[in-house]
Amino acid sequence: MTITPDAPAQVLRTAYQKAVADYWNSEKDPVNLRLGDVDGLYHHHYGIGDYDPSVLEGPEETREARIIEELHRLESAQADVLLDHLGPIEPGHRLLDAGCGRGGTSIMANARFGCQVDGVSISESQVEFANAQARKRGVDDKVRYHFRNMLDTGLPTGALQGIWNNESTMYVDLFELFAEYSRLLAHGGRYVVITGCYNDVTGGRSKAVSRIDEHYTCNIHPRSAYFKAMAANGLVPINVVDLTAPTIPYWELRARSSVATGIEEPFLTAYREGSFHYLLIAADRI
Ligand code: GPP
Ligand code: MG
Repeated sequence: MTITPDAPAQVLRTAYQKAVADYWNSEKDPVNLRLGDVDGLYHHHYGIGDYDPSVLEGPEETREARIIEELHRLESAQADVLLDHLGPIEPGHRLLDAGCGRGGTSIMANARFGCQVDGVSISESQVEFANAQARKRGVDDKVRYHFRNMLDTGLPTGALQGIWNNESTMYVDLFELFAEYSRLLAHGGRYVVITGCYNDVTGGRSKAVSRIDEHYTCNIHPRSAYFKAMAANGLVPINVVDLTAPTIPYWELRARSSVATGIEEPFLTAYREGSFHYLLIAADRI
């Protein structure tokens, strides 16, 4: 199915959404592009799992390239864990990558399940970049990216077996977002989110969490907000996985790399002090 491109004014409805789109339209950070160049999977999320400490040693000439490859391996491992939680997906099913960035997770989903994947982003440059990657891989008949707002995708009601957000929910109101997913998912369809959320137990936004918000022009939600907004929209959690401990090595390695952006210390502080969690939530549409 082809979906008609929306005019910018239909997709970017608020000054905030325009500011977010501007940020991502001009983003060309080596931490994302150099990692993506490793194998052509361009991610906009972080990594999980232990890194191989030998990348920090060995011949100096190859050290930087080995660190970049290792960071990329951890980011792809994160996307694999997300896809593991989608449940049994058949080639005839249809998936949505909401806030798809440059499209890496969608390409991985299509390679794993053989099904149609649509990605949506409010960044026209990201959509263009991602579609070029799908063409390059010869999967553009099944993987398509659209300049659309995830709060109002224009996709057909009940048509999706799975939807995910890989680190993109901090840009939107969760009640509005899950209302749209409740409409889009078939009965028994699965929603998976990986996100950073602040800890209701320790209180409001810590200084480190506020620095992350400022860095990305986002608005990190409390952990509780996810469960309230899911419950209000017929999404029933089946799995909650705390990925905080597994993501810390990624940030430690990134902090020691040439592609560090300066946001590494706030992440490490927030995770270590317990004011922030890296969480996966999988929920069924009932
Ligand atoms: C995207 O990753 C990051 C976000 C959308 C922001 C917030 C995420 C949280 C978990 C709070 P990226 O790969 O574009 O970021 P970077 O350029 O820092 O690698
Ligand atoms: Mg990145």
